[in-house]
Amino acid sequence: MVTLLIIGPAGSGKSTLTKSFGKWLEHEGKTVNYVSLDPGAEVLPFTPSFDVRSMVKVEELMLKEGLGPNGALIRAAEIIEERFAEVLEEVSSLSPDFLLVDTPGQMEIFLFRTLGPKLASSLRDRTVSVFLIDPVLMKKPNDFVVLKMLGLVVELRLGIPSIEVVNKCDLLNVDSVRIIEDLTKMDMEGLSGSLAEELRRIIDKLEKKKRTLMVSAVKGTGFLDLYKAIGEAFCACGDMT
Ligand SMILES: Nc1nc2c(ncn2[C@@H]2O[C@H](COP(=O)(O)OP(=O)(O)OP(=O)(O)O)[C@@H](O)[C@H]2O)c(=O)[nH]1
Ligand SMILES: [Mg+2]
Repeated sequence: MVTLLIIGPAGSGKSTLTKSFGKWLEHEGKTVNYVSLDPGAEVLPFTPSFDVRSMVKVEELMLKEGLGPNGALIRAAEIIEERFAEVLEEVSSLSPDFLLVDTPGQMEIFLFRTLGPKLASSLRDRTVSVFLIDPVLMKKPNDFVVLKMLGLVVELRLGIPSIEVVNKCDLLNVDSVRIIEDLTKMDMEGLSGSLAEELRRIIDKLEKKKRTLMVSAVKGTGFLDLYKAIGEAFCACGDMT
């Protein structure tokens, strides 16, 4: 079994990719199960085998405890952490070829508290994170550096292989494509330009062998490349069987 933790900033397309890449895998003859760890989700575009909202819902906490959206989200995260053993039991009971885990809209709930690191270290074997870069947030080269750094933070925090994916590539304009395809040729801009330049050097050094993948969760493009990258994350031959 391969487990994919789908991670990214709010609105980057995590839930849409979970659904559409899952459908693609099913079409390729793989068995797929879906998990949602987002206590704040309103509707999900896929049918989860385990949905953390069966334990706690942000909306209900707001009503019951008189909290605002952020307070309720933090409280929800605490409750999930307290009941982590149950979450792990639910997730571990599944054994499809591919387990696709959609993570909370606010990625800090998953990444910077204990849920993400604990889940990653408990599953570890054949678990990979798929970090989504949202080109809507990318207006200039510096922005791409920031998002790539965030991808490295995901890898550092979770301690599992991470695949970086630019989603929504159906929305890319020529300038964004140029930035993505060759960041090294871009001029870093403004006062923070020299910092961005230094960070770009680090990214470049760390990612020598990595390709930036481009997908569209809505159009269903780039999925074969994503599938191959998942295989490569586990072994040089790319074999996932
Ligand atoms: N054009 C385009 N829109 C996309 C793509 N993927 C997602 N979207 C849109 O982006 C919006 C957010 O998508 P979601 O899948 O809900 O994103 P998310 O990361 O799960 O959002 P949160 O869980 O709320 O953080 C929706 O309107 C999607 O239709 C894509 O590949 N192309
Ligand atoms: Mg979502």
